[in-house]
Amino acid sequence: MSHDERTFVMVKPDGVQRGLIGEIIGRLEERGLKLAGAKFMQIDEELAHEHYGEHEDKPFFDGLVEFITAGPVMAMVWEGADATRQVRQMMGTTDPAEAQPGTIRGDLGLDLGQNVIHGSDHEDPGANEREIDLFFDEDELVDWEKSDAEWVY
Ligand code: RTP
Ligand code: MG
Repeated sequence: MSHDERTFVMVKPDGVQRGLIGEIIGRLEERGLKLAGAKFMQIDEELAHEHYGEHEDKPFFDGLVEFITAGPVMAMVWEGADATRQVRQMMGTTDPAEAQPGTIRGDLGLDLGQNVIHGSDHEDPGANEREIDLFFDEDELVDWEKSDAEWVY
């Protein structure tokens, strides 16, 4: 089994507006991933450009920036074995119309623009660390272990 890693996940503005934060966090918890950080925040133009910089030359870039800055997002860091790939699998493909039932986008997404969740690209080495650094300071992340100690149960 591969070692634990951290990945960046975000409930996009459409997911926040539609009240899907809890549903999405619930799915990640149930899968056994561990939350390492969370921040309910508004993305500004500059951060949007940095975060989606890889798409700067694409025709949909301006619309993407407008959408991701249109309302608050729930930015998070999740941890687990192979977490980046795991989350991408749970998300489903970019276009919800193509995404498998059972995936977050397949079950909850509306269309290519309104696809409720972002996760770091597992095929882009270092994307997870880069995005975590972009959204979080080191002291906003929590190192903790799951416990079945007496104070829990
Ligand atoms: P994300 O980065 O948001 O997690 O999505 P992704 O990896 O599945 O897809 P990506 O290729 O990185 O595209 C980023 C977002 O841009 C929008 N998009 N529109 N009109 C289009 O052809 C088009 N292609 C992509 C999507 O909202 C996608 O999530
Ligand atoms: Mg992407």
